[in-house]
Amino acid sequence: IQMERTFIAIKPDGVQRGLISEIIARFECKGFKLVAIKLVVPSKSFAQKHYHDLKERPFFNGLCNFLSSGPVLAMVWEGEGVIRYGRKLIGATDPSKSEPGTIRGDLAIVVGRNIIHGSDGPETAKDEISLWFKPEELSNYTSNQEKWVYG
Ligand code: YYY
Ligand code: MG
Repeated sequence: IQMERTFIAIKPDGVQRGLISEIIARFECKGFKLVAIKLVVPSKSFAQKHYHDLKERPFFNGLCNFLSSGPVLAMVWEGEGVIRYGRKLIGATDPSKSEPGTIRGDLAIVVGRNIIHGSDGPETAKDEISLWFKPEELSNYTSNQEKWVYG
């Protein structure tokens, strides 16, 4: 099995709307393994670091204000293909274009309140996990499900 890890965050809108359990269930029921989780209110400068790739975009300031406006549920999920498939579970950036069945397609309406973040590739996954979590906050354990999920 080619295990990988991705950074997933429920943004302040998802937390405030009571969607934590619904979103976690989709990753958990798929068979992915939770290896880190915490509720944090990021500072504005931390949000700017997280979204540094977007600093030239017109929505950057509003986006960083929003991310730092309340609690964010930061998580690391592990599994075969979890970076790419996590993005599929999440759906397109603009919820008006996300497919039904995806998290954004089912649970959000506008791009500025699309409730969830997921790393977009192996490099960003690595960078985002180390930005949000200390190494000792990541749990290394064998899930009892593993042999049933992967065979
Ligand atoms: O990775 P993803 O969250 O799907 O989209 P990005 O292009 O990385 O943009 C990050 C974040 O910025 C997006 O989730 C909402 C916001 N945003 C926006 O408010 N308006 C846009 N036109 C594009 C993105
Ligand atoms: Mg992105």
